[in-house]
Amino acid sequence: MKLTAVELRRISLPLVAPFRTSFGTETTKDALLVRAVTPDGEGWGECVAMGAPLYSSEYIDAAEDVVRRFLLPRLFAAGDVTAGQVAHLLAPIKGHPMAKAALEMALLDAELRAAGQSLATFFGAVRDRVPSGVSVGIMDTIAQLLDVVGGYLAEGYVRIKLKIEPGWDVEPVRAVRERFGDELLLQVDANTAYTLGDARRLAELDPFGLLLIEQPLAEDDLRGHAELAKRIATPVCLDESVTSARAAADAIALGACQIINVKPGRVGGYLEARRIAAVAAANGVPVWCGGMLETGIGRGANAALAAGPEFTLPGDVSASGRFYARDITEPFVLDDGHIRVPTGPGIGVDVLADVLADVTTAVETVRG
Ligand code: SMG
Ligand code: MG
Repeated sequence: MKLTAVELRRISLPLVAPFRTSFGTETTKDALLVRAVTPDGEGWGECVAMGAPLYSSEYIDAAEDVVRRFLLPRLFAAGDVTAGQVAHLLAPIKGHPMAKAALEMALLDAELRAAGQSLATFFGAVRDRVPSGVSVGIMDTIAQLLDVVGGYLAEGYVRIKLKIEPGWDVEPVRAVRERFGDELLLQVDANTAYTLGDARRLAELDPFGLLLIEQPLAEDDLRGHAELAKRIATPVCLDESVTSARAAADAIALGACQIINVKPGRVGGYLEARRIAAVAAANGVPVWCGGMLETGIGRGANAALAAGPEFTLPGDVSASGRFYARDITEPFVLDDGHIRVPTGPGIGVDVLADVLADVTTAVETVRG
Protein backbone atom coordinates (compact mmCIF):
# COMPACT_ATOMS: atom_id res chain seq x y z
CA MET A 1 0.00 0.00 0.00
CA LYS A 2 1.12 3.51 -0.65
CA LEU A 3 1.07 5.54 2.54
CA THR A 4 0.01 9.00 1.44
CA ALA A 5 -0.44 10.67 4.81
CA VAL A 6 -0.61 9.91 8.51
CA GLU A 7 -2.72 11.82 10.98
CA LEU A 8 -1.20 12.11 14.45
CA ARG A 9 -3.83 12.80 17.05
CA ARG A 10 -3.41 13.29 20.77
CA ILE A 11 -6.38 12.55 22.97
CA SER A 12 -7.02 12.78 26.69
CA LEU A 13 -9.64 10.62 28.41
CA PRO A 14 -10.50 10.89 32.12
CA LEU A 15 -10.41 7.60 34.05
CA VAL A 16 -13.52 6.61 36.01
CA ALA A 17 -11.27 6.22 39.09
CA PRO A 18 -7.57 6.72 39.79
CA PHE A 19 -5.45 3.65 38.95
CA ARG A 20 -2.48 3.19 41.28
CA THR A 21 0.40 0.84 40.57
CA SER A 22 3.82 0.40 42.19
CA PHE A 23 5.15 3.12 39.87
CA GLY A 24 2.49 5.81 40.10
CA THR A 25 -1.15 6.85 39.93
CA GLU A 26 -2.98 7.48 36.66
CA THR A 27 -6.04 9.71 36.59
CA THR A 28 -6.28 10.38 32.86
CA LYS A 29 -5.29 8.43 29.79
CA ASP A 30 -3.35 10.40 27.23
CA ALA A 31 -2.91 8.52 23.99
CA LEU A 32 -1.44 9.07 20.56
CA LEU A 33 -3.66 7.81 17.76
CA VAL A 34 -2.33 7.37 14.26
CA ARG A 35 -4.54 7.19 11.19
CA ALA A 36 -2.87 5.84 8.09
CA VAL A 37 -4.26 7.26 4.85
CA THR A 38 -3.75 5.22 1.67
CA PRO A 39 -5.40 5.27 -1.76
CA ASP A 40 -7.13 2.00 -0.76
CA GLY A 41 -8.57 3.28 2.51
CA GLU A 42 -7.61 4.15 6.04
CA GLY A 43 -6.45 2.38 9.17
CA TRP A 44 -6.16 3.21 12.86
CA GLY A 45 -3.34 2.59 15.29
CA GLU A 46 -3.05 3.38 18.99
CA CYS A 47 0.25 4.07 20.73
CA VAL A 48 0.13 2.72 24.29
CA ALA A 49 3.04 4.77 25.66
CA MET A 50 2.05 6.50 28.88
CA GLY A 51 2.57 10.11 29.90
CA ALA A 52 5.76 9.43 31.86
CA PRO A 53 8.50 6.79 31.40
CA LEU A 54 7.49 4.82 34.50
CA TYR A 55 6.18 1.53 33.08
CA SER A 56 8.98 1.40 30.51
CA SER A 57 11.38 3.92 29.00
CA GLU A 58 8.87 5.16 26.44
CA TYR A 59 6.54 8.09 26.99
CA ILE A 60 4.00 9.67 24.77
CA ASP A 61 5.74 12.91 23.81
CA ALA A 62 8.86 10.94 22.87
CA ALA A 63 6.76 8.48 20.88
CA GLU A 64 5.16 11.29 18.91
CA ASP A 65 8.55 12.87 18.31
CA VAL A 66 10.18 9.66 17.05
CA VAL A 67 7.18 8.90 14.84
CA ARG A 68 7.33 12.32 13.23
CA ARG A 69 11.07 12.75 12.91
CA PHE A 70 12.42 9.25 12.35
CA LEU A 71 9.76 6.61 11.69
CA LEU A 72 7.37 8.22 9.23
CA PRO A 73 10.11 9.47 6.89
CA ARG A 74 11.32 5.87 6.52
CA LEU A 75 7.85 4.56 5.77
CA PHE A 76 7.12 7.34 3.28
CA ALA A 77 10.48 6.73 1.59
CA ALA A 78 9.71 3.03 1.17
CA GLY A 79 7.00 3.65 -1.44
CA ASP A 80 4.60 0.73 -1.28
CA VAL A 81 4.69 -0.74 2.22
CA THR A 82 2.89 -3.63 3.87
CA ALA A 83 2.31 -4.02 7.60
CA GLY A 84 4.59 -7.04 7.49
CA GLN A 85 7.49 -4.85 6.32
CA VAL A 86 7.12 -2.14 8.95
CA ALA A 87 9.26 -3.72 11.69
CA HIS A 88 12.08 -4.39 9.23
CA LEU A 89 11.93 -0.89 7.73
CA LEU A 90 12.00 0.69 11.19
CA ALA A 91 14.59 -1.64 12.76
CA PRO A 92 17.51 0.77 12.17
CA ILE A 93 15.85 3.14 14.65
CA LYS A 94 16.68 1.68 18.04
CA GLY A 95 14.00 1.09 20.65
CA HIS A 96 10.60 2.85 20.68
CA PRO A 97 8.54 -0.33 20.24
CA MET A 98 5.27 1.36 21.25
CA ALA A 99 5.71 4.06 18.61
CA LYS A 100 6.55 1.46 15.96
CA ALA A 101 3.64 -0.75 17.02
CA ALA A 102 1.14 2.05 16.47
CA LEU A 103 2.29 2.56 12.87
CA GLU A 104 2.29 -1.16 12.09
CA MET A 105 -1.19 -1.43 13.59
CA ALA A 106 -2.56 1.40 11.44
CA LEU A 107 -1.20 -0.19 8.27
CA LEU A 108 -2.45 -3.64 9.27
CA ASP A 109 -5.91 -2.20 9.94
CA ALA A 110 -5.89 -0.44 6.56
CA GLU A 111 -4.77 -3.59 4.73
CA LEU A 112 -7.30 -5.86 6.38
CA ARG A 113 -10.14 -3.37 5.91
CA ALA A 114 -9.26 -3.16 2.22
CA ALA A 115 -9.20 -6.97 2.04
CA GLY A 116 -12.43 -7.31 4.03
CA GLN A 117 -10.80 -9.55 6.63
CA SER A 118 -11.01 -9.16 10.40
CA LEU A 119 -7.90 -8.94 12.54
CA ALA A 120 -9.19 -11.91 14.52
CA THR A 121 -9.45 -14.07 11.40
CA PHE A 122 -6.01 -12.89 10.31
CA PHE A 123 -4.65 -13.99 13.72
CA GLY A 124 -6.26 -17.41 13.44
CA ALA A 125 -8.83 -16.78 16.16
CA VAL A 126 -10.35 -19.89 17.71
CA ARG A 127 -13.03 -18.17 19.82
CA ASP A 128 -15.54 -15.40 19.24
CA ARG A 129 -15.37 -14.05 22.78
CA VAL A 130 -12.54 -13.95 25.28
CA PRO A 131 -12.65 -14.37 29.07
CA SER A 132 -12.20 -11.03 30.75
CA GLY A 133 -9.89 -10.34 33.67
CA VAL A 134 -9.54 -7.06 35.51
CA SER A 135 -6.49 -5.34 36.95
CA VAL A 136 -7.16 -3.80 40.37
CA GLY A 137 -5.03 -0.90 41.56
CA ILE A 138 -3.37 -0.43 44.94
CA MET A 139 -5.91 1.00 47.40
CA ASP A 140 -5.67 3.03 50.59
CA THR A 141 -7.29 0.34 52.72
CA ILE A 142 -8.10 -3.37 52.62
CA ALA A 143 -11.80 -2.53 53.14
CA GLN A 144 -11.77 -0.40 50.01
CA LEU A 145 -10.00 -3.16 48.07
CA LEU A 146 -12.60 -5.74 49.10
CA ASP A 147 -15.38 -3.39 47.98
CA VAL A 148 -13.78 -2.80 44.61
CA VAL A 149 -13.01 -6.49 43.99
CA GLY A 150 -16.55 -7.40 45.06
CA GLY A 151 -17.90 -4.90 42.56
CA TYR A 152 -15.87 -6.36 39.70
CA LEU A 153 -16.91 -9.90 40.58
CA ALA A 154 -20.54 -8.78 40.63
CA GLU A 155 -20.01 -7.41 37.12
CA GLY A 156 -18.84 -10.85 36.07
CA TYR A 157 -15.07 -10.57 35.66
CA VAL A 158 -13.62 -14.08 35.65
CA ARG A 159 -10.17 -13.27 37.00
CA ILE A 160 -8.76 -10.67 39.38
CA LYS A 161 -5.26 -9.23 39.22
CA LEU A 162 -4.07 -7.24 42.20
CA LYS A 163 -1.36 -4.66 41.79
CA ILE A 164 1.20 -5.12 44.56
CA GLU A 165 4.26 -3.37 45.96
CA PRO A 166 6.34 -3.78 49.13
CA GLY A 167 3.92 -3.09 51.98
CA TRP A 168 0.85 -4.00 49.88
CA ASP A 169 1.22 -7.67 49.03
CA VAL A 170 0.56 -10.51 51.47
CA GLU A 171 -2.20 -8.75 53.42
CA PRO A 172 -4.36 -7.73 50.45
CA VAL A 173 -3.96 -11.18 48.89
CA ARG A 174 -4.90 -12.87 52.16
CA ALA A 175 -7.94 -10.59 52.58
CA VAL A 176 -9.19 -11.21 49.04
CA ARG A 177 -8.74 -14.98 49.41
CA GLU A 178 -10.55 -15.00 52.77
CA ARG A 179 -13.46 -12.93 51.46
CA PHE A 180 -13.91 -14.44 48.00
CA GLY A 181 -12.63 -17.98 48.44
CA ASP A 182 -10.05 -20.33 46.97
CA GLU A 183 -11.87 -20.82 43.66
CA LEU A 184 -11.34 -17.22 42.58
CA LEU A 185 -8.77 -16.92 39.78
CA LEU A 186 -6.33 -14.52 41.42
CA GLN A 187 -2.93 -13.19 40.39
CA VAL A 188 -0.65 -10.28 41.28
CA ASP A 189 1.48 -7.77 39.37
CA ALA A 190 4.44 -5.94 40.96
CA ASN A 191 5.63 -3.90 37.95
CA THR A 192 9.29 -4.46 38.94
CA ALA A 193 8.88 -3.25 42.55
CA TYR A 194 10.94 -6.02 44.23
CA THR A 195 14.48 -7.36 44.28
CA LEU A 196 15.73 -10.90 44.69
CA GLY A 197 16.37 -9.99 48.32
CA ASP A 198 12.59 -9.98 48.76
CA ALA A 199 12.33 -13.67 47.81
CA ARG A 200 11.36 -14.76 51.32
CA ARG A 201 8.62 -12.13 51.50
CA LEU A 202 7.31 -13.17 48.09
CA ALA A 203 7.33 -16.82 49.19
CA GLU A 204 4.75 -15.81 51.81
CA LEU A 205 2.32 -15.59 48.87
CA ASP A 206 2.78 -19.32 48.21
CA PRO A 207 -0.11 -20.57 50.38
CA PHE A 208 -2.67 -18.45 48.50
CA GLY A 209 -2.65 -20.47 45.27
CA LEU A 210 -2.09 -17.53 42.94
CA LEU A 211 -2.19 -18.18 39.21
CA LEU A 212 1.01 -16.20 38.84
CA ILE A 213 3.13 -13.31 40.02
CA GLU A 214 3.80 -10.84 37.21
CA GLN A 215 7.12 -9.02 36.80
CA PRO A 216 8.32 -8.96 40.42
CA LEU A 217 11.88 -7.86 39.51
CA ALA A 218 13.55 -5.35 37.21
CA GLU A 219 12.99 -5.45 33.47
CA ASP A 220 16.58 -6.48 32.73
CA ASP A 221 16.84 -9.02 35.57
CA LEU A 222 16.20 -12.33 33.79
CA ARG A 223 18.71 -14.17 35.96
CA GLY A 224 17.05 -12.82 39.08
CA HIS A 225 13.65 -14.01 37.89
CA ALA A 226 15.10 -17.47 37.17
CA GLU A 227 16.52 -17.62 40.69
CA LEU A 228 13.30 -16.32 42.23
CA ALA A 229 11.30 -18.93 40.31
CA LYS A 230 13.26 -21.62 42.16
CA ARG A 231 12.54 -20.05 45.53
CA ILE A 232 8.78 -19.49 45.32
CA ALA A 233 5.88 -21.77 44.44
CA THR A 234 3.82 -19.11 42.61
CA PRO A 235 4.53 -19.30 38.86
CA VAL A 236 6.56 -16.33 37.59
CA CYS A 237 5.05 -14.41 34.65
CA LEU A 238 7.04 -11.79 32.75
CA ASP A 239 5.62 -8.58 31.32
CA GLU A 240 8.17 -5.73 31.07
CA SER A 241 11.12 -8.10 30.44
CA VAL A 242 9.63 -9.64 27.31
CA THR A 243 10.50 -7.03 24.73
CA SER A 244 10.67 -9.34 21.69
CA ALA A 245 10.27 -12.94 20.57
CA ARG A 246 14.00 -13.38 21.12
CA ALA A 247 13.70 -12.05 24.68
CA ALA A 248 10.83 -14.49 25.22
CA ALA A 249 12.96 -17.38 23.98
CA ASP A 250 15.83 -16.29 26.26
CA ALA A 251 13.56 -15.93 29.29
CA ILE A 252 12.04 -19.37 28.73
CA ALA A 253 15.45 -20.99 28.18
CA LEU A 254 16.80 -19.41 31.38
CA GLY A 255 13.82 -20.55 33.42
CA ALA A 256 12.95 -16.91 34.13
CA CYS A 257 9.23 -17.35 33.45
CA GLN A 258 6.58 -20.03 33.37
CA ILE A 259 3.93 -17.75 31.84
CA ILE A 260 4.10 -14.68 29.55
CA ASN A 261 1.95 -11.56 29.43
CA VAL A 262 1.87 -10.57 25.74
CA LYS A 263 1.48 -6.85 25.10
CA PRO A 264 1.71 -5.77 21.47
CA GLY A 265 2.90 -2.23 22.20
CA ARG A 266 5.73 -3.38 24.43
CA VAL A 267 7.13 -5.68 21.72
CA GLY A 268 6.80 -3.45 18.65
CA GLY A 269 3.46 -4.61 17.34
CA TYR A 270 0.83 -7.31 16.91
CA LEU A 271 2.96 -9.29 14.46
CA GLU A 272 5.80 -9.67 16.97
CA ALA A 273 3.19 -10.41 19.64
CA ARG A 274 1.98 -13.32 17.49
CA ARG A 275 5.58 -14.57 17.19
CA ILE A 276 5.92 -14.47 20.98
CA ALA A 277 2.76 -16.50 21.32
CA ALA A 278 4.23 -19.02 18.89
CA VAL A 279 7.57 -19.23 20.75
CA ALA A 280 5.72 -19.69 24.03
CA ALA A 281 3.39 -22.34 22.63
CA ALA A 282 6.31 -24.27 21.16
CA ASN A 283 7.80 -24.36 24.66
CA GLY A 284 4.58 -25.22 26.46
CA VAL A 285 4.44 -21.79 28.12
CA PRO A 286 0.91 -20.35 28.51
CA VAL A 287 0.32 -16.74 27.46
CA TRP A 288 -2.36 -14.13 28.05
CA CYS A 289 -3.02 -10.71 26.57
CA GLY A 290 -2.02 -7.74 28.72
CA GLY A 291 -3.49 -4.26 28.66
CA MET A 292 -2.30 -0.66 28.67
CA LEU A 293 -5.64 1.06 29.37
CA GLU A 294 -6.37 1.03 25.65
CA THR A 295 -9.21 2.94 24.04
CA GLY A 296 -11.67 0.93 21.98
CA ILE A 297 -9.17 0.80 19.11
CA GLY A 298 -6.46 -1.02 21.04
CA ARG A 299 -9.01 -2.95 23.10
CA GLY A 300 -10.62 -4.35 19.96
CA ALA A 301 -7.25 -5.41 18.59
CA ASN A 302 -6.29 -6.98 21.93
CA ALA A 303 -9.53 -8.97 21.96
CA ALA A 304 -8.62 -10.28 18.49
CA LEU A 305 -5.13 -11.25 19.69
CA ALA A 306 -6.53 -12.92 22.80
CA ALA A 307 -8.79 -15.03 20.57
CA GLY A 308 -5.70 -16.82 19.23
CA PRO A 309 -5.21 -20.47 20.20
CA GLU A 310 -2.11 -19.83 22.35
CA PHE A 311 -3.98 -17.47 24.68
CA THR A 312 -5.17 -19.99 27.24
CA LEU A 313 -5.35 -17.72 30.32
CA PRO A 314 -7.80 -14.84 30.87
CA GLY A 315 -6.17 -11.53 29.95
CA ASP A 316 -6.41 -7.90 31.00
CA VAL A 317 -9.00 -7.28 28.30
CA SER A 318 -11.68 -5.65 30.41
CA ALA A 319 -14.83 -3.80 29.47
CA SER A 320 -14.30 -0.20 28.31
CA GLY A 321 -16.23 0.92 31.40
CA ARG A 322 -13.42 -0.40 33.63
CA PHE A 323 -11.56 2.77 32.71
CA TYR A 324 -13.79 5.06 30.66
CA ALA A 325 -17.25 6.52 31.08
CA ARG A 326 -17.16 7.44 27.41
CA ASP A 327 -14.85 5.74 24.92
CA ILE A 328 -13.97 6.82 21.40
CA THR A 329 -15.60 3.67 19.96
CA GLU A 330 -18.74 1.78 20.89
CA PRO A 331 -17.85 0.43 24.31
CA PHE A 332 -16.80 -3.16 24.88
CA VAL A 333 -19.14 -4.62 27.47
CA LEU A 334 -19.03 -7.74 29.59
CA ASP A 335 -21.12 -10.62 28.30
CA ASP A 336 -21.19 -13.26 31.03
CA GLY A 337 -17.60 -12.35 31.97
CA HIS A 338 -16.42 -12.27 28.38
CA ILE A 339 -15.58 -9.62 25.76
CA ARG A 340 -16.85 -10.18 22.25
CA VAL A 341 -14.18 -10.30 19.57
CA PRO A 342 -14.91 -7.79 16.78
CA THR A 343 -15.85 -9.42 13.49
CA GLY A 344 -15.78 -6.44 11.11
CA PRO A 345 -12.90 -5.85 8.67
CA GLY A 346 -9.58 -4.80 10.24
CA ILE A 347 -9.74 -4.10 13.95
CA GLY A 348 -13.49 -4.05 13.46
CA VAL A 349 -14.36 -1.02 15.55
CA ASP A 350 -15.66 2.34 14.38
CA VAL A 351 -14.41 5.56 15.87
CA LEU A 352 -17.17 7.89 17.07
CA ALA A 353 -16.36 11.20 15.39
CA ASP A 354 -18.14 13.39 17.94
CA VAL A 355 -16.45 11.81 20.96
CA LEU A 356 -13.11 11.85 19.19
CA ALA A 357 -13.45 15.56 18.50
CA ASP A 358 -14.33 16.21 22.15
CA VAL A 359 -11.29 14.41 23.57
CA THR A 360 -8.71 15.57 21.00
CA THR A 361 -6.03 17.88 22.36
CA ALA A 362 -3.92 18.19 19.20
CA VAL A 363 -4.03 16.90 15.64
CA GLU A 364 -1.62 17.15 12.75
CA THR A 365 -1.41 15.51 9.34
CA VAL A 366 2.00 14.48 8.06
CA ARG A 367 2.20 13.92 4.30
CA GLY A 368 4.62 11.69 2.45
O1 SMG B 1 -5.53 -2.14 30.38
O2 SMG B 1 -6.54 -3.26 31.93
C1 SMG B 1 -5.59 -2.60 31.51
C2 SMG B 1 -4.43 -2.35 32.46
C3 SMG B 1 -3.81 -3.62 32.89
O3 SMG B 1 -2.47 -3.63 34.84
C4 SMG B 1 -2.52 -3.37 33.67
N1 SMG B 1 -1.46 -2.91 32.98
O4 SMG B 1 1.79 -3.86 34.03
O5 SMG B 1 0.23 -5.02 33.23
C5 SMG B 1 0.66 -3.93 33.60
C6 SMG B 1 -0.18 -2.68 33.57
C7 SMG B 1 0.50 -1.58 32.82
C8 SMG B 1 -0.19 -0.27 32.87
S1 SMG B 1 -0.35 0.34 34.46
C9 SMG B 1 -0.75 1.99 34.43
MG1 MG C 1 2.15 -5.97 34.13
